[in-house]
Amino acid sequence: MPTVHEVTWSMLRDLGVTKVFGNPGSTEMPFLADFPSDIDYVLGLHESSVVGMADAYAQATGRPALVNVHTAAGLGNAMGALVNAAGAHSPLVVTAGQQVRAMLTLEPFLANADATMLPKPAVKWAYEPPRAQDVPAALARAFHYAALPPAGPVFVSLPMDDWDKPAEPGAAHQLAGRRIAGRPVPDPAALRDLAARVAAARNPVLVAGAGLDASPGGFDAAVALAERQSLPVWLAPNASRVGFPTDHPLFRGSLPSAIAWLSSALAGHDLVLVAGAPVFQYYPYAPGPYVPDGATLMMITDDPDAAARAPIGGALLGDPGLALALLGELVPLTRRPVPGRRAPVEVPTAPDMMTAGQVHEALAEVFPDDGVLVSETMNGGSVMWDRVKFRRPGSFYFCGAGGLGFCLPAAVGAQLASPERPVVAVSGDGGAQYGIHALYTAAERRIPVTFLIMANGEYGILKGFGSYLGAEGVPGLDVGRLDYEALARGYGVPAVRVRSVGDLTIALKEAVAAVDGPRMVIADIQPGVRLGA
Ligand SMILES: Cc1ncc(C[n+]2csc(CCOP(=O)(O)OP(=O)(O)O)c2C)c(N)n1
Ligand SMILES: [Mg+2]
Repeated sequence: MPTVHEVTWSMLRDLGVTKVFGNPGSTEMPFLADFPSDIDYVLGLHESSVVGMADAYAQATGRPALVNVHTAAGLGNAMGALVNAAGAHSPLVVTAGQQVRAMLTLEPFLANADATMLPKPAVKWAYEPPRAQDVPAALARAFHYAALPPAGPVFVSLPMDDWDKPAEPGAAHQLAGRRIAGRPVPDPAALRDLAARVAAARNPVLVAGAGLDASPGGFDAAVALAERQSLPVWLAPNASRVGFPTDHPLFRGSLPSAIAWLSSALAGHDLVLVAGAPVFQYYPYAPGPYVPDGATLMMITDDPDAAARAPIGGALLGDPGLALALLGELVPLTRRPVPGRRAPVEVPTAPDMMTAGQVHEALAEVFPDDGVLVSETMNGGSVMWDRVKFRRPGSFYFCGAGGLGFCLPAAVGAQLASPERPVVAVSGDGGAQYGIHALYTAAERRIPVTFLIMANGEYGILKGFGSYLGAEGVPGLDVGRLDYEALARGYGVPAVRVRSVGDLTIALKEAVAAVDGPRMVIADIQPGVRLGA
């Protein structure tokens, strides 16, 4: 009779698992014992980095990634990163070891006391199998469920004494080869109605969300529809992925994320068509109309909850990429004028320092056609959207729920998923600390990510928020000049610090071209971050 351990690993292999992202503890040992030689254990030195790596890996491969962390404390450390993964609809199967079943009622040391409660609400399903022999079926369900729309993290608690128990007879055979095919297709009648509304609109606009990048073919479907209708295209505010090529003449930039700012950016449009994004991830609170006067809104989403909670407009349930492809076939060819755009780049006011806008301008110059950017900064964002060109799917990732600590690990995960594409991580000096352990994994495995740190010695954007909110005298906003060259060296990553645009461009070119391992470029930028700059 095969054991639970044997059946589980053979089923995981059958489901296409080639990597496990983890940080081990004693409660995980029996699961990790006799680790299969054909599966890669990606060690992260802290659970936030483990989940951050897996998050981008899952998004970039489009398949569930398996995470294994340590009982309650490890899962607790993972929570911030899990909130980001949930926001990005990243299909993660998160597992944690659990104490021996025979002792659970005693709440022993290292028990996960309320294992299925702890990861909520960041997971859409949390489970502890009732019996040892239910472990393989629970994990199979987790893999299918994580990928089903709306995709997202799920959690399975794994008691440590389950692994040497006999498996359910026939389990291996029954679970092998189960595949769930298909994507939700919108109701044809509702789609025809929407096509008629687009055709009748005087000045419609498309808002592209992260869901278009996650949907196979979504990027191309958005381009085809936008070109057919000459639709200007904005990115949804705080989008965790880019669902439209940013070098396209119809691309307008990223929408601001406050209610009033967003509706004024859309002034003049009478129909706002949102695909693959909630309506909307607003912040900060600047009350006003949700859409410009006289305009209507329609969203296309595969997330029933996003459809239900939108404050305005109608919703069409379905895969956003499939829906736009079908819509493109139903609407007439319409020509409209396409206005130009160019964001100004701020110049420094302090000597020997750059602005974040200049850093992004230099990055744009060296950023390869097939590059992938993982960003966790709002500093210089308008220049980034204007100059850095994302030309193909899977080119941009941003923390799905605004939690710092995503950027550095996610860049490592994205590079693991796409070894052939140059990956650059752009982070502030404050934000980089939350995922700094990713440098270890990058150095250890010679993963050639370029880590670009914008060093201003402060939580600059928070000072910007302070001014906006009228919050004077807030402590804890200056972090001082952290020695990133020494930090990088400590983790085994070569680093260079630059103070001028010329040196930055040279350093970035070298770092992006390097294939033998990671590099860090530290750009000294002047303090002072303005919201929306
Ligand atoms: C996990 C987490 N903790 C705290 C915050 C709050 N927060 C938002 S921005 C920020 C500071 C970012 O500073 P830095 O990365 O240096 O960027 P800068 O604005 O200085 O360019 C902080 C602490 C957060 N978003 N996520
Ligand atoms: Mg900073």
